[in-house]
Amino acid sequence: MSEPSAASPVKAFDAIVIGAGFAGMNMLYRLRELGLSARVYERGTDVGGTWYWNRYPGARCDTESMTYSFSFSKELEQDWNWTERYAPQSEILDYARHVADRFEMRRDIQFETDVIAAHYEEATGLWVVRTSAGERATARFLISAVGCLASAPAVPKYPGIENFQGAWYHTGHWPHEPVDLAGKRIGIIGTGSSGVQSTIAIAPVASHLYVFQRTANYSVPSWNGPLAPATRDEIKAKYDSWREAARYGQIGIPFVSNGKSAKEQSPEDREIEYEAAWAEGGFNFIMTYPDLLMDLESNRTAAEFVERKIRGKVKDPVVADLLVPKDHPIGTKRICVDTGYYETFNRDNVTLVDIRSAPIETITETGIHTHHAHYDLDVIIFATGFDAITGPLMRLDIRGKGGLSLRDKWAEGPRNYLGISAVGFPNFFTITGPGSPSVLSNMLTSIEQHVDWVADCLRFMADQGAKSIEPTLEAENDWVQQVHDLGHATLYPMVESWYTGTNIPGKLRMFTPYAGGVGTYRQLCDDVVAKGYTGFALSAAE
Ligand code: NA7
Repeated sequence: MSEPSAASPVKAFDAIVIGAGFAGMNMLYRLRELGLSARVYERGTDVGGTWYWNRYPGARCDTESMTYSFSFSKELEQDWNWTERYAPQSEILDYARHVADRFEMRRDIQFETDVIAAHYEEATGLWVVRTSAGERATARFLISAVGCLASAPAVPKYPGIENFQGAWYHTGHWPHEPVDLAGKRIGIIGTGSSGVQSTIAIAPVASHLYVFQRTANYSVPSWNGPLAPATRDEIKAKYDSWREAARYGQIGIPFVSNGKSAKEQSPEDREIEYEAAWAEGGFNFIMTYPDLLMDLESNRTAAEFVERKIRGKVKDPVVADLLVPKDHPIGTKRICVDTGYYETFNRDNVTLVDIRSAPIETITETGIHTHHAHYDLDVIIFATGFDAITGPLMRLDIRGKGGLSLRDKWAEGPRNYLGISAVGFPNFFTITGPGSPSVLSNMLTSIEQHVDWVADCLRFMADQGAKSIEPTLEAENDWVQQVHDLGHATLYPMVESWYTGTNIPGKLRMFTPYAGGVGTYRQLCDDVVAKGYTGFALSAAE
């Protein structure tokens, strides 16, 4: 990084946005509507965020494409035609590029530029931002649109990786040039969503694929396929009510639960419900009953159903048994959504390697060495996840009043109000930050809700002649407690996962997303506005 010299001209904007993924793009659109000048800094060479970086074979969204899309422009919504029920990465990236072009966003986005630091200057009430390009820029408003995952991929520190003579990649930092995997001996480490998706896509081209599994995860079918034009048009005709249902749903999709408790239904009735959810496909499975993520006994009924499905799909009973999760309630590690995952293990050229019983010890010149055996490989793929939720923000040197760094403020876990604003950090907003539904929701629904909330807040401030806004300590403390209590009423905190931060060695174990549901959260945020920004302190312009 080059340091800005004292002579570097300082650029001044009304708002600076960090990241040009969907959140950054949406924010830019709203800032322009408000007539504010804005600069978006983006590390990549193009827009798209998660979908720019995660271009591994098989990468696909596990929210349905008609719902995982912007609603801010009716024309965009009607013009764009998704081709599959679940969009592949390439199509989502095309969509992001289309949005950038359509609304001429690129002129306000500076690519290949990392924000290194953002410090609040109390004397001027401005955020001073330093970038990897050696620039300095100021803005009254600083908006983080860094996302929850993609900017912080995690590669385990296996000894010997530097000796490996083949090629290795992380799914979240996949090369932009074509990677030739045909006829290669390939090892994939990790069986979360990225591992599951890449396993399905790579098995047919590899000479042999070894899947190194530490923890079996649950995966439910997506039944992905072409999106029939008639289905697409039907949804487009009722898009307003479709979106509204998503905005007030539990996880930001238009799904209404049956409102019953799994354990209070008869086994026969449950079987009918689970079969119907299975046949429908997708993430909804885990919401078949609203208490599946709240009650172990109820959860067990869903887990047993999926276990039977896994055993029914995998021919070798030993492999099937390894693929059945045994150490966590279903859905407490993010459930995967697949087309053909378990069946992939019936192929002769695919081997499941259990690294729970025989961990990886070293990576050698020729492959992976576990406690039991050596596997000769041409390519190693790390599908090992991310320093999620707080990781992307903690990479940045963000300092508020009195030079307080966000890293220090959040050393014992994230503290903020509504997941969007923190005491000591005036005019700083975190889109889908910790303490909001974020990773427990359809990101597009949550992004739009936060972006609209921030835009309304800036409009309110302008109307009031306010210079800055930040939460009160009391509101922040109450919110942190509420997030904690709601989270601990669920089964999520009991499990080792990126939801709880345990996937990163040394990271504080804590469950930080808001678990009360997207609709309830939206209502709370709207109430804060309706009551004149309760829990916030505004300071007047001089
Ligand atoms: P995930 O869901 O964090 O999955 C990572 C996988 O990698 C998981 O199976 C891990 O096993 C495994 N892992 C991680 N570190 C290691 C080490 N050191 N050794 C062996 N195995 C390891 O990441 P994804 O990229 O699949 O998905 C992230 C999200 O992106 C996804 O949920 C969607 O929201 C989109 P573990 O369970 O920790 O034993």
